[in-house]
Amino acid sequence: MRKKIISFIIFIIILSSGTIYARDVTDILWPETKVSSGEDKEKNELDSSSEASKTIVPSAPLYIVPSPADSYRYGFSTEALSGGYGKTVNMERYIIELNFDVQAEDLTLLKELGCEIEVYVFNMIQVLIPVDRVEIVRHLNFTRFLRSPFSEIEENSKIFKQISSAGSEEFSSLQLNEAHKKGYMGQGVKVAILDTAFDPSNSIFRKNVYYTLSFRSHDRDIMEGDIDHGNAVTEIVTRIAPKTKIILVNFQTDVEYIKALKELINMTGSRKPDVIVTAVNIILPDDYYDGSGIRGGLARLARDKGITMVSSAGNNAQTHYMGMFNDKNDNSLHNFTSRDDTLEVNLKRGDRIRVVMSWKDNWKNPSDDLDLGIFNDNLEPLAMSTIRQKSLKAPPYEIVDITASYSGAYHIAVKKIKAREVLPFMIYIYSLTVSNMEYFNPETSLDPGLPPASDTITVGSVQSTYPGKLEPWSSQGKTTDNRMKPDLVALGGIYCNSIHSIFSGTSSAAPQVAGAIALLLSKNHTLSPDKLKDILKKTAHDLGPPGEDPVFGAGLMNIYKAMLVIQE
Ligand SMILES: [Ca+2]
Ligand SMILES: [Ca+2]
Ligand SMILES: [Ca+2]
Ligand SMILES: [Ca+2]
Repeated sequence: MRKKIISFIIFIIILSSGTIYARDVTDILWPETKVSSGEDKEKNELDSSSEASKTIVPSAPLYIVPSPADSYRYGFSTEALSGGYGKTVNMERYIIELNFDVQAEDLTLLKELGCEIEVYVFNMIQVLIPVDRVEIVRHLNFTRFLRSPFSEIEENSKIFKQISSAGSEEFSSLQLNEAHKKGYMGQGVKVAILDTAFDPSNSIFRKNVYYTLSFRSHDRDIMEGDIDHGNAVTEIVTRIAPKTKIILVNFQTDVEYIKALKELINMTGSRKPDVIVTAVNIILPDDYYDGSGIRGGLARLARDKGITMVSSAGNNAQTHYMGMFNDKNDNSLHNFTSRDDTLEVNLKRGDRIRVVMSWKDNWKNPSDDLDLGIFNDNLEPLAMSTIRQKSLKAPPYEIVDITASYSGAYHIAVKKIKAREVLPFMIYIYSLTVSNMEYFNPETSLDPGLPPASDTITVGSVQSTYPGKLEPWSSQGKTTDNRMKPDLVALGGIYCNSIHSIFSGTSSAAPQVAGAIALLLSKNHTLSPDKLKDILKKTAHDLGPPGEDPVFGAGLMNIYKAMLVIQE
């Protein structure tokens, strides 16, 4: 009996030591010729013009070990697609990025080639291309590059139904009831919610639904997607602001998201929203997370039109690495420490992760080039992203998706093709389960796009039952250009009746702020987005170091105090 217990204990120790132990690794071998001599460099330049490296996203040709489960191509199979479109030809969905905004003749030419235009906005066209025409489209003179669409990844939602540290049905720490007792319920205010899916007939908020709009090119279905996420966000808005009208808008891909945001902001008359809340952040990096990209520009437009943007900060404080490229042992791979060239992460078999690396560079005309690789615990390559940024004028990022084929350690490595002496770069890991990166930095871990934008209210999360404590995953500021973010924090876990579960993450916090703004606007509808942000920040309960800080922003939102300073 005793022996059994002892061996059981030993077994446990062995098991757990395997997950704690992180190896120092400097002998990793990149599966290409090392770029050290001039000759090798030339070869690499040559590689850069090959077909494989022209795809901006690591679709099959860029994978060392392609596996169907890891295919980056979006969504449905080509067979299903051709069936759906009633054609015998196979079509694949791509995004064409152009040098300039889309012109009518570009669309005409694509149609003549047998392509189906799904949606276009600014300099991006989402298009179905017959598989045998992909290379033709890639080489059209208006095509800057071709890539696969990006979609929201489950990271933003599902995980946080389970791992929240605490749930709460109460908004007492926000002083919501006190605000409601004054009679302000969000009446006369319209809040648009941009998410992946909703059930507009859900009994909890159906009376609030003003109109719905689907930007999903494939099926225009408002209910197709992560419906729990959208429902929970909507429920929270309407619990804070029970009489507000809500506009439900969904999308599937990054281009549809941009299109939806742009159209919402440009709505006129009675359809125009007062507030737009996005608790889904498309992970496509832009302008090195400084808030100046397309989404930052749309936030500015919204502000100018009197629409207040609210965005979740992200859930990446523990899944984000930030560093300056350095190579102490001269093997072209970044040294995470002087003795370690790999960033280890433990995965369980079946886990899906997406690793996104980007560096600080000219987004339209990059001068540096890093590559990204994932290796198994024997340091054999599993997946690589090796875009030649300079020759392709491709944006400075690399993205790899993998599905873990075994439980255990995986190694991420960063290779220098060309890098300045001091080159800041960041790695984000988006996944359902990862919270054990060997090296990580909570600071500057905001999601890309809206969260770092000046003209949005960026919301982080504190623990619902200990509102003085930050949720450990809540993304922190500052922005990469050293501006203070997030703006505020709200509660990180709310029990939602619409999903019969705790809904957690900064996705839960952002709609609390959107609802609060609806209450404030129902007291005084003339308040500008800047004024609303200012009031919420000035009346927030300061947390952490005195004054505004990059962890809690101005502090925990207090709806009642904000209400009191507003004149009717
Ligand atoms: Ca190295
Ligand atoms: Ca390591
Ligand atoms: Ca590269
Ligand atoms: Ca503070």
